[in-house]
Amino acid sequence: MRVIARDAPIVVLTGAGISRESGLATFRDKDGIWAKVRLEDVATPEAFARDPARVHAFYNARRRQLRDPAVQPNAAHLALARLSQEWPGGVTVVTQNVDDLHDRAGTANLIHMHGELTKARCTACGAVMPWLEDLSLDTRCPACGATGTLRPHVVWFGEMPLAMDRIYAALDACALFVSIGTSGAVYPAAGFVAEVRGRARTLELNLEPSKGSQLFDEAIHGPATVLVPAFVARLLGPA
Ligand code: BV8
Repeated sequence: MRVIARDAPIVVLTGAGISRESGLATFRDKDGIWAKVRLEDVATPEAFARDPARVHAFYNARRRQLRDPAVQPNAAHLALARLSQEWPGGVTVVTQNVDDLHDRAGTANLIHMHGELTKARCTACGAVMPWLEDLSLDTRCPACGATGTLRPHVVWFGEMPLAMDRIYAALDACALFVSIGTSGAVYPAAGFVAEVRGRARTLELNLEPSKGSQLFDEAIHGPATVLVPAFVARLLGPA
């Protein structure tokens, strides 16, 4: 890929594939999360209204996994964090992931468009707070005192993703859009490449071609821990 001007802004979109080599399952791979449970049963507001205990159990298990010492940011997260800190033109990292691996890697300008597993939101008072423990219908909101009103601060299907204005402003201004570790199956994230193509250079780094692969100027396939450090070294020089 032609190197871009050092004052050119970059937007990077990441998905579950960037966390795969840290030991977190993706969604649509054959051993993925949606191969074990239906998204309609655990990742929609209707599912939460119908069976909140089941939805809490689904997210409690994933939140607990983040506390496993074996789950650490990998070389892709760390290289991307370095790029976000050092690239003169500025980097906005938009992640669909609700894990905290980009945060723990020290990524600057990070936007969790689908929310964060390590936060809870009160449906009574709207407070959003860091939350690492299990949630249940017995959990009391520390802000308003209500019981059973806390939900995971994640964006379910049918809900509006977060910070969309900030994301579209970054997309409008970018000269390079890089998509890493996402199948291009979920909108509006899957539509970002169409939003910028023709105006910005577009690059896909993924284990295999995504659904939108043909929309990218360039697509390189392989594991994120190999492709992302190589991509960052091409822009910044060796670490
Ligand atoms: C909304 C959070 C609108 C919770 C998630 C058109 C326009 C707008 C909306 C829609 C539309 N068409 C359909 C919709 C509705 C829906 C949608 O897109 N449905 C799909 C299934 C068709 N979209 C929505 O509902 C969104 N909301 O549009 O609201 C609105 C408008 C007005 C008013 C109100 C609302 C909300 C979507 C967010 C849902 N929440 N997650 C949680 O995590 O539990 S989505 C979920 O999928 C995750 O966030 C995940 O990140 C996301 C995308 O999946 P990927 O990250 O791409 O993961 P996947 O497994 O699919 O792929 C992994 C990739 O990695 C693979 O390609 C694999 O090859 C690669 N890989 C594997 N290993 C590696 C690797 N790559 C590199 N290295 C490796 N080692």
